[in-house]
Amino acid sequence: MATILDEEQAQAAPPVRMEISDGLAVIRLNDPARPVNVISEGLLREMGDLLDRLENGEGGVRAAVIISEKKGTWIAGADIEEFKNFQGPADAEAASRAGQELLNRIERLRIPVVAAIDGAALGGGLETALACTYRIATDSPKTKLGLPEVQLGIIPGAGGTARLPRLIGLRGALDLMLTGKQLDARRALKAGIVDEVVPAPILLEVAGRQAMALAARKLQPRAARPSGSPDRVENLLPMKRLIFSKARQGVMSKTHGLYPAPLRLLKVVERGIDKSVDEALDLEAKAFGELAVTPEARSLVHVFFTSTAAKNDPGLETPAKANPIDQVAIVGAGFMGAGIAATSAEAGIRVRLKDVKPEAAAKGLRTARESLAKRAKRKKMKRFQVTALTDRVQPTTEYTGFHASDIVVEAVFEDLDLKHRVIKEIEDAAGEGVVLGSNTSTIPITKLAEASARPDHVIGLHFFSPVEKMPLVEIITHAGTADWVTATAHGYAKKIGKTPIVVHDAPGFYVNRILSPYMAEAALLLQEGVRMEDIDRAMTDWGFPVGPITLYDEVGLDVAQKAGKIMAAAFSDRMGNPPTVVDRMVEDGRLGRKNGKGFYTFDGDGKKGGPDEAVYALIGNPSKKEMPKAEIQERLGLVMVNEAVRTLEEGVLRSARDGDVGAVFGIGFPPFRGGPFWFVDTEGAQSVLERLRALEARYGKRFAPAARLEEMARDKRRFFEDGDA
Ligand code: 3H9
Repeated sequence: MATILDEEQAQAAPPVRMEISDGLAVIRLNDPARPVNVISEGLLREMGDLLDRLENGEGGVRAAVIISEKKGTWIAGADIEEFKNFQGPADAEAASRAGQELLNRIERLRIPVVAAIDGAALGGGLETALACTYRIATDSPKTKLGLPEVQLGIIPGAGGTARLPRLIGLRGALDLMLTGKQLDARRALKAGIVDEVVPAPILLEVAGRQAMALAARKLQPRAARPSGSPDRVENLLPMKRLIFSKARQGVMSKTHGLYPAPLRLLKVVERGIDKSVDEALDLEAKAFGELAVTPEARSLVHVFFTSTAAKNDPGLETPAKANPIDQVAIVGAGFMGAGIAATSAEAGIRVRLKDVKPEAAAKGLRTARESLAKRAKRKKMKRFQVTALTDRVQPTTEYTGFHASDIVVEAVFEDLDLKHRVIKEIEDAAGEGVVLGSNTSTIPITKLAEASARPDHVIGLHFFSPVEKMPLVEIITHAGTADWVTATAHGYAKKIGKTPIVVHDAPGFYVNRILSPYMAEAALLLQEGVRMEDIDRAMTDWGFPVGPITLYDEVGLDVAQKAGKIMAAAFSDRMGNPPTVVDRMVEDGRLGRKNGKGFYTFDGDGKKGGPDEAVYALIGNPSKKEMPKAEIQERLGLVMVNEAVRTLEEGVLRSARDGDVGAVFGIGFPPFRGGPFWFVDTEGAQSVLERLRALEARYGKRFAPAARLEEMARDKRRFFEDGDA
């Protein structure tokens, strides 16, 4: 049985240990130096030594099991920290070949090896499992299997591109590798990646038994093909061509060709699938080597480390203890409230969802439950599990049940008087130790706290729409927010699977603050006569998921108008006259997608059509202006980057790290550019400064460079020092 080591023993223990008993070798992974098991240089060495012993037939071993003693992870992949040491493609290629070599040795052992997976088996972790003879995974919620390498700008480099399509077929393998999606054990079983699913407590026992059964040939492993797909139809040339051309089209429409890794992955698999595994591995290693040192990969690795660090750090000078969150109450059962309810329930939290009218509470409940049911279906949950999940959300029109809540989130209309009233009502109904979070996007938290009897409990919890999909939560502290409140809000955001950043109270907080001048600039371009589709295309070509004009329609023109006015008032000295386009649109009753009338046309089902030409008349028919794409990108990109730097210099942001995380996860700032601060480091502060000065000379003060940027350029400094993510 698996033994749990105490801390002292763990520190002294090597990352891999092997115990042999009755012909079964149990290889236990538990790297004492790391929070998760990773395939580091050290682990490769240790595993190599163990393989020497097994290859030499030590102790009459007939079968082996690889199991992890780390809670929550089996193997989290290659050590991403070590990627920072790659000086050039040769280093990265050598790392890939070292990983491949080790896994080849596991695959070629004369004895069967069973991967006993409890926790995450990602990237090189899953590749290790693929090199084993048989795979058993637990049904624990922490168990997830996937090849997320493209999200880091690379491709699987330890045999994944060769082994997975030979095991489960081209379409399944490409889908997993191109999206980086992670499967739970049941879905992995269905996909043919694992052979069995068991409860965690019996994992080792079952794995040992099956390993011995494989050795005795009482159990036949499902063998991958030496070349080609196991699905015969996929091996027919026209079918194969179709699969790859469709996959390529899918990648191009999603990435606009800005991410080299998925396109290279397709080439590697297409060329390698009919060759021997060794030849396919060779193609894989070369591609891995070249991709790992691209600027795109470096930026994506930066995004991984910054977002992980933000998740694990509430940004407090002195650490404070977070209260556990078992129950949350939400006031306001609109679209946002319902989304917060669903996301919380999915994380195992009980939810009270309150609205004034029974119909409103019922509608919110329906929205939350539908969202939960949809996700449960995707996870292939059993009926009773779905019921248990949806039953976690309870509607109410009274403040009943609030006293038992650990945190209350108000998500009522953006009206200060209403919010003040609601805060007082919550405080009357809830317990003394409750955290009072507000999902406001425009009202200063300091102002909200003025109505509170316990202002130190008040904090901003700014979710993004749709809550279920958007990964960021912006946590906003005012000067009097207690540290334990910040820690608790941060813990809550993390518990519901979000990436939080903690910022100080200021107009627009961080995310809307940097979005606002960008949106205003897009509206100014429109007034100058640049076509809306040209503006949108320029920015999606730069890497944003949608262009700013489309974004206006999505957020709602009335919402954008309100936010724009707040920002224009707060920064009137340098923002200049706000663009009038948005006012004209709202006056004309155009609110965007929500009422089917915006910059673009919408059909009866809400499907977006082309640009609505009538908009040009509405804004005074400016004469059509052809503007080079690069110029549009420069104006919009730099105005946002510059504003981000200002928020850091003003102390709204605690760190450049949070600024990058907020922009990437809240707005969709192109991840391959790493975020605004990483962008400045990549382009060079001096270059960004000069370009802003040129824009300022042409268009005025709104492009005046942030003082911090001037300092960085003068002192030749970077936001992230070499070696930082
Ligand atoms: C790869 O495998 C390439 C191969 O194909 C080829 C090789 C030749 N490396 O997220 P958490 C750290 S590419 C280094 O808070 P959780 C993380 O930074 C890899 N460090 O825990 C954090 O550090 P800190 C493909 C790693 O329980 C700490 O561990 N694999 C790695 O919420 C805890 O992390 C991936 O992309 C790593 N691979 O989630 C998987 N993984 O405490 C990346 C984690 O200093 N990892 N750390 O802030 C994850 O998705 C999650 O960390 C995981 C655990 C689900 C495993």
